[in-house]
Amino acid sequence: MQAKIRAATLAASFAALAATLASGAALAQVDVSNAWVRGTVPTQAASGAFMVLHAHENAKLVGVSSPVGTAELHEMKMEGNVMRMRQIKSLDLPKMKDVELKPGGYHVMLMDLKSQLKKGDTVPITLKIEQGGKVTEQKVTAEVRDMVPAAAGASGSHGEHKH
Ligand SMILES: [Cu+2]
Repeated sequence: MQAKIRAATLAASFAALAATLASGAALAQVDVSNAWVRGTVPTQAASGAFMVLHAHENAKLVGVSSPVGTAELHEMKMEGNVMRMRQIKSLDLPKMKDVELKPGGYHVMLMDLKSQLKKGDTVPITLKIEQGGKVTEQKVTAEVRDMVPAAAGASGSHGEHKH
């Protein structure tokens, strides 16, 4: 029994040590999950990319890029009765919190699309993450999900908004 407890304690301290070593690495400490892009119709020049970001240490998303077109970080929110979208310079990623990029909220705006984004395609997105005064790039692969007709609701009509 005693030996079992000691082994468990040892395993726990090893895990803590491994975590300490990992946080000292130069890699961006942001977990990305559920990355997806809204599919487009052939004539549509813009779409949005969404994902959940989780930083292990306080960080900031300071830039986005993608080979499929021009990428910008956007925020969408209600101002009175009007849904407005604007470009933002950075997005805070507080330590150990999920920050969700989703339709109707923060999103990666994809513009000047070079080709149609079809369901099942993948879109590479590079995130620039600032952490501890250093900026690192993190690659994400987003899956294209169901196509939305250009005439669909607010989050689907990205192509019409002016900057
Ligand atoms: Cu937008």
